[in-house]
Amino acid sequence: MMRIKRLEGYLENEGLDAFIIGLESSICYFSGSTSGGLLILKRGEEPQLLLPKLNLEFAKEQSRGCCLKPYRQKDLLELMEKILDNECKSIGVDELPLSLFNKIKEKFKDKVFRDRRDVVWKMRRVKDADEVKLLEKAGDLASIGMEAVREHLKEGVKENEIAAEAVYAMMRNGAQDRAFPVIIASGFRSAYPHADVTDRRLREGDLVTVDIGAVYKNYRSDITRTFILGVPTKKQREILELVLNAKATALTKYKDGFKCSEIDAAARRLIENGGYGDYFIHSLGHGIGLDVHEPPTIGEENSETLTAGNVATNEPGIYIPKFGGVRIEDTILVSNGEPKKLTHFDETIEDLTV
Ligand SMILES: [Mn+2]
Repeated sequence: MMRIKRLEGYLENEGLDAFIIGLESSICYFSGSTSGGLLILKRGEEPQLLLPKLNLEFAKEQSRGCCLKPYRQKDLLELMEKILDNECKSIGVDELPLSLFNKIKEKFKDKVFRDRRDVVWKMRRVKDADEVKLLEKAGDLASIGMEAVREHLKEGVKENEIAAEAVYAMMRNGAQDRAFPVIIASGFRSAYPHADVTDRRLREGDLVTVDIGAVYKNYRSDITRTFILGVPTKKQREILELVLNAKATALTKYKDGFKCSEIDAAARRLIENGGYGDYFIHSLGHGIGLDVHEPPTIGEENSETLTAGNVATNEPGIYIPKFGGVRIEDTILVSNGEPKKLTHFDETIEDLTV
């Protein structure tokens, strides 16, 4: 398999004898299996997927290009001992539960374990053509979910009823699941960037922030719109306009060669100049793929540059405690030319007023 071959290339270049992958999504990336466990790659050998026995049959169906090694929890270290023989001295690791990592270090005192998450992310952050197709589909499904939301937004409807419509529409149209717990933040609750869903009923004059995503063949999308129920007030209009402008300005920079911190700064500057800098309390965006939050972060502290194949969100927001807030978000593919939106939904104040 291409991906395994490339990982092997990294092992050679970096002087590692083996690599242990413990992050479930990375195991899926390299093996196709979503059953977790550990994927161990030794130079020159077929990768071995150690997985809890209960998932063996499912992994037979899902996985490709690796040898399946079912284990019972109590036998895991023994099984690892057979694989990580004397030739394995320097071992790269991506992510393991701390308790397991401590046991491994205790058991294999003569080996050196190195945190090399960067090796895996260097690969995962550049999506290939197959991944892009799945991400496009996930984006289309989230967009369908948002259409369903708009149809059901009216005074008296509960937040959880809106959430149900979104998930129903996405799954009826082919989504495997929602990409993360739905956020419906209405009225004063729209000031919470990561609100949950309650049984609050929508009221005339509410800002209603809806943040949803779909999963399609394990790939995720992310979209947010803030709607206004009724005629927007001057202040509601002001913050929504600012966020829409910040998003449009930032979008032009989701291109090969642009620095993540500069893209964030472009959006932030606009919101600061509008007088709401203190209320934009998160990064502009995050990478997305098999996980909903992945590298690269589009934020102030990330000096990495974007490259073609990166997929990340563009989601400026303004959150004013007790008043309410707005966030507008799309999932964006960085290509060799213009940035491509993978989620699609209207974004003018008129369109967002229901
Ligand atoms: Mn997001």
